[in-house]
Amino acid sequence: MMHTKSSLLIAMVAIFTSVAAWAGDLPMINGKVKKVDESAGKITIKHNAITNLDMSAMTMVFKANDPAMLKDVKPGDKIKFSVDKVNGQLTVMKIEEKK
Ligand SMILES: [Cu+2]
Repeated sequence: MMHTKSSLLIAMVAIFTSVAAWAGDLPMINGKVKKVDESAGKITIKHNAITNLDMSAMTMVFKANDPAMLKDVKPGDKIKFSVDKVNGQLTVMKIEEKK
């Protein structure tokens, strides 16, 4: 039925839009890359306070949401990144190189 299909499509678009908006709301945190383990999909970052997770500044290991994002960074790089808890694991959602 045409009507059912378009309702489903509208619902799906609404869900994707809200997920995208929510991901975009994560604050970008300043940090410095200490270590990159591309095969394990992990990155060690010396980070400033992470306000959305109530975490103060420290050096720690994060999981990368997409291991491909680790190709562009190396130890010593200054970055801005966002973190969220995904399935109980602290996960880097986005990395931007700081110029
Ligand atoms: Cu931390």
